[in-house]
Amino acid sequence: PPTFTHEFNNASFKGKSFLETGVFIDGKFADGSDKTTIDVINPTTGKVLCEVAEATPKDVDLAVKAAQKAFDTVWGLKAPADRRGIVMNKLADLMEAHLDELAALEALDNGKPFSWAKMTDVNPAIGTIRYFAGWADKIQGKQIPSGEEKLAYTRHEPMGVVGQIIPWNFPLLMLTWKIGPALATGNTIVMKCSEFTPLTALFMCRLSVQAGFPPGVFNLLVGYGETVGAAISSHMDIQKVAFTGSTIVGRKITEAAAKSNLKSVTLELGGKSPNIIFDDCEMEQATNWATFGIFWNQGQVCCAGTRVFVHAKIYDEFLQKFTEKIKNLKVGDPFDNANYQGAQVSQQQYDVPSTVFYSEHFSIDSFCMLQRIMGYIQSGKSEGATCHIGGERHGTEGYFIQPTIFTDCKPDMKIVREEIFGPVGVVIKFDDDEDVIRQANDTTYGLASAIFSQDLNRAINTANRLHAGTVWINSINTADFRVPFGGYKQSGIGRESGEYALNNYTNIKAVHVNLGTKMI
Ligand code: TXE
Repeated sequence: PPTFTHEFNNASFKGKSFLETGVFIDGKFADGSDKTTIDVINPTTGKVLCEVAEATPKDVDLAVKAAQKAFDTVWGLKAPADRRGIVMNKLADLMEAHLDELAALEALDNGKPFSWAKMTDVNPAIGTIRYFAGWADKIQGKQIPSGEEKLAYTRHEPMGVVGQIIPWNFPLLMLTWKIGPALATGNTIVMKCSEFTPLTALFMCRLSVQAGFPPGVFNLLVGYGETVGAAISSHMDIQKVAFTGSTIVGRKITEAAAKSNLKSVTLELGGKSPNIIFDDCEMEQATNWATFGIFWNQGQVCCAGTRVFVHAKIYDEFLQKFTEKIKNLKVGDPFDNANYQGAQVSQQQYDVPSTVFYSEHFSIDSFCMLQRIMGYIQSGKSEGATCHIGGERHGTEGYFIQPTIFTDCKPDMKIVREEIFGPVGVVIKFDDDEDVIRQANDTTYGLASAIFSQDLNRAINTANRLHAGTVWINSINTADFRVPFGGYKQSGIGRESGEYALNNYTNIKAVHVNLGTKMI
């Protein structure tokens, strides 16, 4: 992987700097309207990597104007649908040509291992763009039989300018999950990426120009949630907002949408997913997948299987094998391919508690602290769970945390109930299938779940009864851009990925043509 200076040369950029760091509006980079900047921190060292332009609500207005103009003149219903697919495919080709650079930026900016970034971030991101490029000229309505005197049909029309707000855990992949269906259906975009991880998104802006996207179709702002995110959610000329992030912010966005122009909202929020290991599982595979289920991406995965329920008959054997596996996980430098786990994304996630409105049931009135990863580990210890393995910082520099497992947990402990979003899981013994289904569903979330069993009847019957948008049988965390993904309960609204995601980005117009009915 390349050593990072944000100006290193790359032949394909013909001597220009490798990464431009301005706000990207109407196909051009510029300073933010207040000319302020945001420091981008390398989570491996805690030191500043570079600075990028900070966007403001004024920039949101400029970006919306550019996006509206593009929608009215060169995109949406003004461009042949296959043209959209062609430029999207070109973008995917360029991403493929720059796969290593994208993965290196992701590793530097987010702290995830470079080899994982290639495999589970950049590759599926390219696949996502190609998948949705294929949909661009297949967005079609229906002709609905309504008697011989009427022709009734529907058109699936783009909504216009859409706002998209994405997080830092899969910066590039989340960008593609958002722009793929929005562009394929003909919308134009004002996106805010996370202030913690803007680098791959900025790189994508340049690629979008090279791919031939008309100016204004895709606009990117790096800014804070309270300013730029709030301005997008409450903007009167944005027709839809799509968000991935915390449940608390999901509420704020929904409220802002309701109080402004009632824009449509889709949300992909948190989770506390159960992973049920039945006594007839294939033990080695269950252990390997359970490890991936918790520790992949440093545990910063919304569908992570962090509540591992293990049948009493195999509990001891599973725990012993699981522990061995975890002991062998290497933590450290994202550019050392031996490492399974890199750094947590930020000091904030590592240990800075924030004061927010929060309670387990997300009542707006209950005011308390949102804990961060080291705080949750501390709470597990002080609430009386057994810290079976890990539980400490790894090393002395950067935001590394040992892979951590708690046992002897009680159902009301914070570490059992709340999303930790770090390399921390709980292992809970069960001996009754009915009871484990009850426990698995005993959460305010409903994003995902997993089941390990060789008995398909048992697995499918359990799958039918889990309250979750995704159930994996004999695997976990294998989201797929062709398959819908989203939450039940407080894990979200709507579905991303697959054909279902297209529904989020179209208005359905019903046209009734009178073929002969006379009015008297
Ligand atoms: O999330 P935020 P944070 C969960 C996870 C994590 C917790 C907090 O449990 O520990 O959330 O992380 C933007 N209006 N997830 O504080 O703030 C923000 O700038 C509009 C789960 O980092 O929700 C960023 O772009 N936007 C998750 C995005 O929201 C606002 C991924 C997400 O950040 C805003 C991330 C506002 N008022 C965290 N305030 C998942 N589902 O994958 C912030 N933002």
